Amino acid sequence: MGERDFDVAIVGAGFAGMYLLHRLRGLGLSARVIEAGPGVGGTWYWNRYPGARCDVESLQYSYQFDDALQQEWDWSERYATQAEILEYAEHVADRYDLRRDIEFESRVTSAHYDEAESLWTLEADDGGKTVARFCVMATGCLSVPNWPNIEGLESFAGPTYHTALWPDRKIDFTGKRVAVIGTGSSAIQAIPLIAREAARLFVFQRTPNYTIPARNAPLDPDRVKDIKANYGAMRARAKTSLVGIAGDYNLGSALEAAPEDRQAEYERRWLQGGVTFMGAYGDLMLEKDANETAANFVRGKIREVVEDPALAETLCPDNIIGGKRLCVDTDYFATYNRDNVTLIDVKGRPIEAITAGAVRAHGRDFEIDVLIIATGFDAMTGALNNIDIRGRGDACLRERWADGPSSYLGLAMADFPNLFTVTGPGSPSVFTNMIPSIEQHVDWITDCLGYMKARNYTAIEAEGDAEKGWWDHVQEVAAQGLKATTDSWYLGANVAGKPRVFMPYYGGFPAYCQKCEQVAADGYEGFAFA
Ligand code: N01
Repeated sequence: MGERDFDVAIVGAGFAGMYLLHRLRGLGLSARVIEAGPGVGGTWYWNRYPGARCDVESLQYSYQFDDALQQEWDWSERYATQAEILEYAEHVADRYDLRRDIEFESRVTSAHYDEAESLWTLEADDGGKTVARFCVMATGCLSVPNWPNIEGLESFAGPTYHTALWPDRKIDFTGKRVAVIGTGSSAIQAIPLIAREAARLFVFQRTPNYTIPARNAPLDPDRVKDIKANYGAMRARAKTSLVGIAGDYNLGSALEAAPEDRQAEYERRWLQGGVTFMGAYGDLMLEKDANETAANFVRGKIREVVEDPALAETLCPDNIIGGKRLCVDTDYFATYNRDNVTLIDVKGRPIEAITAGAVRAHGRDFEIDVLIIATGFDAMTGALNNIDIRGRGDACLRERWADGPSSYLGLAMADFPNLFTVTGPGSPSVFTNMIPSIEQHVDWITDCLGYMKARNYTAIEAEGDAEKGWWDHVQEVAAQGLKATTDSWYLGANVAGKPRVFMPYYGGFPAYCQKCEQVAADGYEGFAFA
């Protein structure tokens, strides 16, 4: 080693990798993106299951770094489909001529740092090797599919599809008997559409979920015109919200509201649709009793929609609302009124096995033609741990994180110089609107590289104390709310054997941005340069 190919190696060509490449070019740095898939878009490339949409409104789930881009792009619906988001990603790749610096179908397997040279060497499964001064992991928070550990899964003779690895073609369920395992966001979007096509649909539910109607609709051209005329103002408003989304938030207390006012407020938000339902009161994620008022409201709606009372009870969650990620749906609960749909409650009575032609549960074989696995992701750390990342003194990130991750600002780790993560553990990422969060991280990283370039620094490294201080803060903030009291992928509870550590930063987008800005303004406090 010695010769450097690029200033920066970027792993992943999702929204983070693409924007980073664009920004680095602006800084006059050479960069190479290495992407496992055949196209851009990251999670939106792979998650092609029926009904896949973003649950953040399309006019906000988009880049804002170039006003011309946000003015020229037209979203068609309130919530964009996967296909439309992918089309947008492809448009961005073309518009900024990004593809010429992206190596597709090359999965990075290792990234090793040479301290003497201050260089990273990345190796990929196709034999590709990239040497760069800096390495940025733009590998996504929800990019590694989680497969359930069910006996006989491989023995199923018919087609098996994971929602997060859906084929790039229409799957026709007409006349088919289909099983869906899991009832998270992905399943909740897919189930109503599959039910309309399939002859029989069996849904295997371990934990019922709260979901709010999307009330999706084509965008009103006048509203779009209004927003586009003041796009900057809406983006600025979004930056002041905890979740980075401009919306209707009430900071008052659910417990102090009169019961009839509270009911009216929940009703209003139910009709409005979407995840901002949880913006009804400021204490919903802080006080269990406050949370129960919202949870109870949604359970009431489930009982209204689902005709069979026993079935409605099975669909009613009994945990807190918003502990797991809140889902957004179109006709999810009503789908269970269909004659061709059967819910199988596997809570406490797990699926026994999968055979060549059936899912076995409750001592019975549910015969099927198609198996759909909707069991989510090895979130936040999965993609990083899949790469053999070695820092200074051969420090191994996977071993370092054996008991759970830790980082400084979700951006860097001690002993891993010149390595950055975009929306890594310890960043607010998954609690916020991802694209603006990505832009904030990328801007911070790019500014930092610009700062180093101007001073001829060749290496930057998070200090151990700064990392520890930030990680303690991440845990303290998580412990103050209700989020950490629920088993969820936020704390690794969905993956067998994964350490239970709360991974995202729950202190809100504005506090996080302020901290990042302060760190930079103080000459990158908590980082050491060489
Ligand atoms: O995955 P999940 P997902 N037997 O982990 C069940 C984002 N997203 O792909 O809760 C039976 O939420 C598991 O049960 P339990 C969003 O951030 C966004 O749906 O562990 N069931 C659960 O029901 C979301 O949160 C959008 O008891 C088993 C399900 O599988 C994240 O991605 C759309 C099982 C997994 O749910 C992940 O969503 C889609 C087993 N052995 C996704 N193992 C939008 O923007 C697991 N389960 C709208």
